[in-house]
Amino acid sequence: MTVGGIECAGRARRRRARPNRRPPPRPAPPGFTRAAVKPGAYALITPESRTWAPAGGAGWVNASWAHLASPAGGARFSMALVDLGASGAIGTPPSLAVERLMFVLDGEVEVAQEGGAAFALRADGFAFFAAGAAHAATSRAGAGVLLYERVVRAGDPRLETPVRGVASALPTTDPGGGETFALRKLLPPTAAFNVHVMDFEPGQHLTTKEAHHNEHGLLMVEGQGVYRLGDDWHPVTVGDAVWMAPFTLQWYGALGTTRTRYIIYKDTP
Ligand code: UGY
Ligand code: MN
Repeated sequence: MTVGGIECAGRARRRRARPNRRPPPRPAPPGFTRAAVKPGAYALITPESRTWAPAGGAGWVNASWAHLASPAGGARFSMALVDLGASGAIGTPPSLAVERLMFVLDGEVEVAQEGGAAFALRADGFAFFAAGAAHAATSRAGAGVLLYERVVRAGDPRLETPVRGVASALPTTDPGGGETFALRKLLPPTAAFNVHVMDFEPGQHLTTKEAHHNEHGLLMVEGQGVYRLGDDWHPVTVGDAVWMAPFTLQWYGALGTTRTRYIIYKDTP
C-alpha cells in the first residue's frame, strides 16, 4: 500500500529483497557540493563549486579563471586555475610588487622574459617570476595553468631571479620529521614563497598532525584520500583545492589504488 506516495511497511515486507541489485548511478542531489568553507580557517573548493569568469586586466587574452584562494577570502596570496584558449595570453601581474609562479597542468605555454631566451612549458613544467620581472606567457592551442601570486611583504626573504623546471624531474628532498611522502621543492627554500609537489602512495599519510604558522594553497592533481582540516574530515580527490590559514590543524591520508600527488603553496621559511 502507498500512502501519500510513500510505500508503507506492510507492502515492503511482501516484496522480495534484492540486496545485490545495484542502483543506477545518480547525479548529486540538487544543491549538493563537497565544498566547505570555514572563514578564517580553511576553504575546500571542489570542481562543482568553482566559478569561472573571463580573466581581466592588462595583457589577458582569451582566458578565463577560477579563483581557488584569494585575499578576498582571507588568504595572503592568490591561487587560480587559468583556462587559456587558442592564442590566449596570461596578463601581467596586477602590480610590480607581485611575484608569481605558473604551473602548467595541460597543453603548452610559450614564455618570453626580459633578458632571457624564450622557452616552452608543457604539463608539469613551471616558471617563477620575481616581483617586477617583465615576462609574457601565451598559448597557441590552449593550456590549463595553475597560477600562484602574492604581494611581497617588507622584510620577507625573496627570490630575485627567475626559476623554471619540470616538477617530476626534480630530485626529492627529505621532508624530515619522520615523514614518508616524496617531496619536491620547486623553488630554493630560502625565500618566503615556495611551491612543493608532494606524492603519497595509497595508505601513506602525514605523520605529523600539523599546526603551523605557514599558510597553504593546495591542488589535488592525482589520487584521492581524506584531508583533516581543523575538526573536520573531508574526502578529497583530483581537482579539489584547499586553502589553509596559519595554524589550521591539517592531516592527509592517501586512499584508493593510485598515488596521490598534490601541488602546495607554502609561505616559507
Ligand atoms: O610543508 C607542509 O607544511 C606540508 N607538509 N603540509 C601539508 O601537506 N598539509
Ligand atoms: Mn602544512
